[in-house]
Amino acid sequence: MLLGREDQKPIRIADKKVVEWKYTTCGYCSTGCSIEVGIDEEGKAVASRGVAGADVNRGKLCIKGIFEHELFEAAGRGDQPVLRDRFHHDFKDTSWDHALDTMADKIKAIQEQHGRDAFAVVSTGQLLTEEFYTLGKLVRGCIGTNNYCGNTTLCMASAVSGYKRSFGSDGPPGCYDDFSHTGCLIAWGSNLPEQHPVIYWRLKEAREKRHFPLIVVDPRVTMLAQFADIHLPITPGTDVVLQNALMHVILEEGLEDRAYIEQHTNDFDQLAACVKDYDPTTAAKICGINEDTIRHVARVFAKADSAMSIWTMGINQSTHGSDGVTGCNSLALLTGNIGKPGGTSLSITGQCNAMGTREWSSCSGLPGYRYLEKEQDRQEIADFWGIDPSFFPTKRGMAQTDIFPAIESGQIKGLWLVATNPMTSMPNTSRIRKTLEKLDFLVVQDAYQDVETTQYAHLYLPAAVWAEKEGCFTNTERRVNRVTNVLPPKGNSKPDFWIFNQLAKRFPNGNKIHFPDNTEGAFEEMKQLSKGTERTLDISGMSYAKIEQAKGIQWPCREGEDGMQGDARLYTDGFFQTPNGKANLIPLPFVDNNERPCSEYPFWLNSGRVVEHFHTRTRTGKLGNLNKYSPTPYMEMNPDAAAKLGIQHQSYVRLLSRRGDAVVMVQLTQRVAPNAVFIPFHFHDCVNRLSLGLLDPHSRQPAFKQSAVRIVPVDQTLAAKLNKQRRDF
Ligand SMILES: Nc1nc2c(c(=O)[nH]1)N[C@H]1C(S)=C(S)[C@@H](COP(=O)(O)OP(=O)(O)OC[C@H]3O[C@@H](n4cnc5c(=O)[nH]c(N)nc54)[C@H](O)[C@@H]3O)O[C@H]1N2
Ligand SMILES: Nc1nc2c(c(=O)[nH]1)N[C@H]1C(S)=C(S)[C@@H](COP(=O)(O)OP(=O)(O)OC[C@H]3O[C@@H](n4cnc5c(=O)[nH]c(N)nc54)[C@H](O)[C@@H]3O)O[C@H]1N2
Ligand code: SF4
Ligand SMILES: [Mo]
Repeated sequence: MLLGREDQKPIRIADKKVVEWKYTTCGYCSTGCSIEVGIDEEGKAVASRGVAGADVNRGKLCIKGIFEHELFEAAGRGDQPVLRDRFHHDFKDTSWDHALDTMADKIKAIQEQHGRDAFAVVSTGQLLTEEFYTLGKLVRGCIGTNNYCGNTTLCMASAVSGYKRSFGSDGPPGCYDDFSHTGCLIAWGSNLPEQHPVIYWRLKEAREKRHFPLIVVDPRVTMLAQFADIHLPITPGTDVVLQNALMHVILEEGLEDRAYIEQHTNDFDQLAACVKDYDPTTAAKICGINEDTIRHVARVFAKADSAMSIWTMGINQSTHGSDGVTGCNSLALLTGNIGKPGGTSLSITGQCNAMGTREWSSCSGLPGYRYLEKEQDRQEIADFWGIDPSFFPTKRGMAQTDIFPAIESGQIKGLWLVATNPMTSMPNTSRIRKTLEKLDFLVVQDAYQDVETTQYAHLYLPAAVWAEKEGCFTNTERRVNRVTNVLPPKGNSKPDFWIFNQLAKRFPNGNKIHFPDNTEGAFEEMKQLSKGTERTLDISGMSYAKIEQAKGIQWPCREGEDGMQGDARLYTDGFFQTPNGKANLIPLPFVDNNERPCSEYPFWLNSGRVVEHFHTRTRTGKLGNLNKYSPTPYMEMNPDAAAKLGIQHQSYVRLLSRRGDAVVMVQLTQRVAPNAVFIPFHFHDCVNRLSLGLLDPHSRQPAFKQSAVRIVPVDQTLAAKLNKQRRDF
């Protein structure tokens, strides 16, 4: 009998019987891959494939994109609005009219009794841009509460704040094509192969064609760190110390770009005075990277013809998040590396449309990067919408992370959550639970009814999801791409756009302001608001048809300009959005203000993501090949540390922090240092029962990546039982 290869049946990929492929853009991460969804004869979505002609992904998809068509039918979708008197009573099905009437009445009653700002709205980075713009119109123009924010406070707030402080405006200045030109790349707290696999593929391909040094700053040996030339396992929360030390060496050795600094930056002297204190010998003691390595990295970066930084949550989710972003920007400015091919400071965005909300949702201001604080901006928007400018507040209200404590203290009585699941994603979830229980009225608007937060809602509104809807997303490199409705909304669920429009009709200003009845109409309004302004955010040269044809267009893309593409890079002329057109160099004195390990809680607690899951698993937890590969909450622990405590591989332990406890399975790995553990945050009742989430003073973003825990033994049989209940294979 023949054994081996010849005896095996060849793998056959079953014919999915696709009759039509429909174009859309991936709804998970901010890479922005173009996808085609395959529809069969019965009108069911049966396959997904990458689009070869799309510049972003060139035919590729990661594991989440490949199975994205399965999410339409995933368990737990809501298909009927449901309502109850109190959250511990049973939900009852209701009509959309009754649901929205009740909601409008409750909002008005709360506002009449406790003031306009007593009703808060928290949205997301996962709606379509037109939906964000419309929600902004509804909240700022009709409901009129100033306590309006998004889950982007947990995610991109530090990047936004840092960009504004350095360059005078938000907006990532670089693009993926910079990988093909750069001479050196530093990745700060970013794990591309798992979190942005297709951006990683672009980087890898560029390095295969032309090797350039990749330097990874991360306390953990991530997959990206494994591919790096130099890995800097930094002491958690001390990136600004390393940044200061790099700038110290650059200035000490005269490696800076004097001409660029003089022409295009403010406050060089203040920055130089500050970094003087951060000589590599002193800095090494704080950030844990030895002084020779600091000097070497500074030289490699500054001497490269062009050099770039990228970063994600390792920088943003810190008490120095905003400072860390300005640190990346200052490194670029000092070496003349902004607005040139391969020379940039590029924040890697998180959610599929976190950029769209920053640009158009009015969460932190008014549409198109306008400010509530500027009279001219308020007037422009009020005129365009046809309302009185005095309806707008004159400064920004609370951030998401301040809204929850304000509920606790009784200032806020009602809350509307749109596409975010704070019961799993916020720090210190037992406190969040108590907070939600205090609300007089909570509305959860989500594509899935079974999200943990719905347990505390009075009203649940079932939203259509992703490619059941029509509109645009903006990705990390400012590329606007189309999402098209490849399938109709499930059951009686409705596009978020429709829900916002219907609710608007129930407020007096909703009849003054024009709410177009399709997203293309909203897009046309956004185009007009972006036209001819001084701002970089100009989309007036785009249209749905052009975007689809080009498979994504970057902004700025101005009306009347030729070609199908917008500008690849911002600030190519060295002109910034500050009063004098020069970028700000910002001194970063380091204050050690984190919760740190101590004798009682001796381990650093770090958290993040795995490639198979997206956030709180409302989608990926139910999709076969994603949950099969990563079904169990686990904790990475160093084998030497485990040996000292007598902890076995794959045994259960109980973690304790000053907030609470969690039981997890141990995975022994050298990926983490002996004094640190890492837990993916995707699972409910896990790492966020422990996390502290101290806030960055500028961005109000929580420091999810740093807190302290103790590890204690737990009854193995009981823990195994508990864990089995938690996973759903
Ligand atoms: N598969 C998958 N992909 C995703 C997502 C997902 O849930 N799943 N979510 C998307 C979203 S919204 C986001 S925001 C991005 C997040 O993308 P990433 O930020 O790349 O992912 P994380 O795992 O959260 O964190 C990155 C790294 O920060 C490191 N880190 C911790 N502390 C520090 C520190 O003090 N300094 C430095 N330099 N690094 C530190 C961690 O060890 C971790 O390896 O991913 C996006 N893509
Ligand atoms: N410990 C720890 N905690 C973290 C992080 C960490 O690294 N560590 N990362 C933080 C970061 S960066 C982020 S971005 C947050 C994410 O935190 P969340 O925003 O709470 O996470 P999601 O699970 O993505 O929640 C989005 C919700 O929107 C729903 N949804 C999807 N599409 C639609 C739609 O089209 N319409 C409507 N109405 N609903 C829709 C989904 O079903 C889901 O329930 O978590 C944060 N929490
Ligand atoms: S890399 Fe991001 S955008 Fe591309 S397929 Fe994967 S999850 Fe989707
Ligand atoms: Mo995020």
